[in-house]
Order: sequence, then C-alpha cells, then structure tokens
Amino acid sequence: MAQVEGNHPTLLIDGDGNFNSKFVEDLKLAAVSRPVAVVSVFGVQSTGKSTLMNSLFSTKFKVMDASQGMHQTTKGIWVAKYPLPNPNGGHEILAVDTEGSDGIEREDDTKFEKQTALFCLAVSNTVIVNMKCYTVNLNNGGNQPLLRTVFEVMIRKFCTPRKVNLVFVLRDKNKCPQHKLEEQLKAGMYKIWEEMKKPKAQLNASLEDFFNIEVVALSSFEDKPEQFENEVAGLRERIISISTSGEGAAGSTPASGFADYAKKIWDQIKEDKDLDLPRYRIMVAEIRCNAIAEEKYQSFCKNRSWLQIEKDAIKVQGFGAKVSQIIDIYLSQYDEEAQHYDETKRDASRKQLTEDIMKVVKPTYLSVVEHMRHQILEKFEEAAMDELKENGVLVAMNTNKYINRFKNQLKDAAVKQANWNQYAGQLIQLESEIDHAIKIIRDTNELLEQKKKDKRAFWFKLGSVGTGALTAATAVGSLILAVALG
Ligand SMILES: Nc1nc2c(ncn2[C@@H]2O[C@H](COP(=O)(O)OP(=O)(O)OP(=O)(O)O)[C@@H](O)[C@H]2O)c(=O)[nH]1
Ligand SMILES: [Mg+2]
Repeated sequence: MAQVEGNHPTLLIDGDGNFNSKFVEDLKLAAVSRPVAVVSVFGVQSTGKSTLMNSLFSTKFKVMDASQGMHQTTKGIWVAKYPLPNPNGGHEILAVDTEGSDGIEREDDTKFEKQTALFCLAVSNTVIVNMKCYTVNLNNGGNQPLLRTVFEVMIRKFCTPRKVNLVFVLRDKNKCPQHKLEEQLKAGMYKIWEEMKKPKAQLNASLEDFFNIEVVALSSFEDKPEQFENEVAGLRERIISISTSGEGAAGSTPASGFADYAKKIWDQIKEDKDLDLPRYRIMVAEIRCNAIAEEKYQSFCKNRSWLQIEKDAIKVQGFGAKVSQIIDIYLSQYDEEAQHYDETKRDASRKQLTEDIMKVVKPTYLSVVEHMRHQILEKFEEAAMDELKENGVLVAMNTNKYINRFKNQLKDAAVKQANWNQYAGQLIQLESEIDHAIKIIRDTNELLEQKKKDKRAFWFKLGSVGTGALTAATAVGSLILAVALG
C-alpha cells in the first residue's frame, strides 16, 4: 500500500485532563460523514508506542530523542488521522497515542493512567498493548498493573458489556518462538483475570467475553528496520481489517460527530461515572443531526436560484420541478452527512428540515397557484362572454376543459417534497369560482334581457295611443328600440 504524506497529530486530552474539543477541526474532520474507526495504543513509558503508531499509520507523533537520554515523550492523549483517503470501506481511521504508564513523572498517582485506559477502551475499536518481548511473563516491566487496570475498568465501568479488539504487540522479537510468547502472555493474563475482584453480575465472565485477543511479535525498529517495516505492513492490514469490521465503540458515529462523542465520554470519566455508550451515541446523533439540518436549512434560504424563483415566482415556468430540484440538493446533502447517525434521530431531523423548508416555500407556491387560478378564471369568463355574444344565452359551457387545464398547471407547480395537499383545495376553489362566474353572467344577462323587454313594452304602449301628433314620435321610438335591440 503506497504511503502518503503523514498527518500531524493534535492534542486530544492534555496531561491535566483538559479536553480539546477543537480536535475535529484541527484534523479537518468537521465535514467528514464516514464513520470513524479508532485504534489506540498504550503501554509502559518509552517502549516505542509512538514509533509504532507512526509506522502503522504514517502519523507524526513525537518520539523520544535518545541522544537526550531516556525520558517521557508523550504527555496526555494525542490523535492523528490515518492520511490514506477512504482506506477501507469508507472508515476514517484515527490513531490515538497515549502517555506511557509507569513513569516517574506521576509518581504513585495512577488516576490519569486509569482514566486513559478507560477512555481508550471506550472510544476504540482496537487497543494495542505495546510491550517489550522480555517483559512477557508480566512479572516485570510494569505490564501487570497496566493489564489489571485495563481489565478492571472494562468489567466495571461500562453499563452495557462490549467487546474490544486487544492486540498485544511484543517488541524486539527474540529467539523465543511466537507461540511460546503468546502462551506465556495469556497464562499471565488469565491469572490476573481470575484473581481480579469482579462485580456480582460478571462473576463467571471470561476474558473472551470482553476482548478479542491477538498477539504479534515485531523485530526491533532500531536493529532490523527492514524486517520491522515488513512486519508492520502485515500488522497494519490486520488492524485495519478488525477495526473496520463489526460495530466498534462509536458505532457508526461519523468523524464529524466524534468530538462530541469523545468529549461526553471524557466528561463522564472525569466525574467517575459509569459509561453508557449506546446512550451517548443517541445523544450525539440528536445534536449532530439537528445541527446538520439547521445548516442545510440556512443554505437553502440563501440559495441564489431559490431567491430568484421567489422573486419572479409567477413568471417561472415549471415552478414545482425547479423548486423541488433545489430542495433535493439540500436533502441529499443532509442524507449524506447524517447517514451514519442513529436512524430514528436522523429521520426526525430530516422531517423537521423538510417542514422548515416548506414553511419558506409555501407562501410563494400559493401565490403561483393563485395567479394560475385567476388566469384560468379570466380565460373562462372571456369564453363565456364570447358564447353569450354569439348565442344570446349561456347554455352549457365546457367547464371541464378549464378544470383539467388547471389540474395540469397544478401538477407543474407541485413541490414534490411538500407535505400539504396541493390539489383538492385549489380545484374546489376554482370550481366554485367558475360556478359563481356563470351565475353572475347569467343573472346580468337576465337583467339586461328584462330591461330590454321593459323598454319594448314602454314603446308599444306609447305607440298604441294613436294620435296623429304622436305618430312621428312613435316611429322614432320604434327606431330607437330597433337600434337598441340591435
Ligand atoms: N529497541 C527498540 N527501540 C525502539 C523501537 N521502537 C522505538 N524505539 C526507540 O525507543 C525510544 C522511545 O520511542 P517512543 O516511540 O518515543 O516511545 P514511547 O513509548 O512513545 O514513549 P513515551 O511516549 O514517552 O511513553 C526512541 O528512541 C525510539 O527510537 C524498537 O522497536 N526497538
Ligand atoms: Mg510516545
């Protein structure tokens, strides 16, 4: 696998326990929607943890400069991104490097060490325990207390039991065959496990209920660098494979939401509370899905094409298709960014986003439809007047023609994502407006006809008086009536 320029790490939690919420921005993960797979390392101080992570993930964690003497290098908890784009089935791989245990710097204070172990177990898909080969019997080199800590926090601190990949990386491979080393290491682990005081509910739990254990021995990075690199390549493949299959601690929490998730866990650890990972995942899903939806809503409101349509709505041809297309852009972006969050929370925020966008779109849509209805009604009235002129009466107008035309226009204006009824109400309104128009035209016509009749009656009455003097007037009146009646 070709390596690319490694990513620089950023501080996740400093040595005093302060959480750096900005790490997601530091690592440019804020817009990354694919889920994270986390691989962390811990082990005794100066055993080559940072060196191993750098070799595995092309990261640039700080390593000890031996020319300055043996000393603690990594303080606190650091994180870096494995820089290969989309390395394995869409996961973003985060490497977490930790402060070594058993250093003189913290004297007998093991609180931070316990918190670190718990944090790594809580956020990681895979935890690497780094140790020198010659310390495998666990009676020296500080590994025994470290493993006891790991096992204890795992069995005590999680509300729901879960499984973590625990990969023991034995450094500076010696002549002792790997299966022997593995046997010895496991014997020591089972001993610690058996002796450990377990909570009542977990009295019969086995190590394998909590861990998928793997053991790998590596040649010395210093003395056999080529062999070391080759072996690390195989280890990298294995670790990526086990870290990206199965659910993992963060579930499918996307990289963009990982800061909220990790922060929640660290806060609980500092307060010495038990960890409820499924609940944090849901909480983070709710916060993040709402935030994504809000961002998409704001972007829609500022979209230039939409603002143009809103301005010239009644002149826009194919209003519905155009608006639906713009809305689709933002709903698809939402789907993409929220895809890995809890489904229920994701769906709820999407529904809210759609409703919010519709509140913006609806007044414009209504003005378009109203305009269309007025135009259809105008056309109908014109046709009715023409018919009246031609036939003298309004017999049976083909109103269906206008209703169907309006139906087609409504289809054109329909916004496909809308959650309001776009047809029934509008059609009923047009039908009643047409009926009303027919009634008005008929009534007016009848009134006119009546007036004409009244006029005729008047002139006939006048004509029947029969005096010579009036004959001329009658003739004019008849003429006017004739003219008036056309
Ligand atoms: N013998 C040997 N030395 C190594 C190996 N890997 C790294 N080193 C050296 O060990 C020293 C410590 O390496 P780091 O990677 O800083 O060790 P670390 O465990 O991260 O140290 P802390 O962060 O202080 O706990 C450096 O001088 C490395 O060059 C190895 O495989 N074998
Ligand atoms: Mg280090």
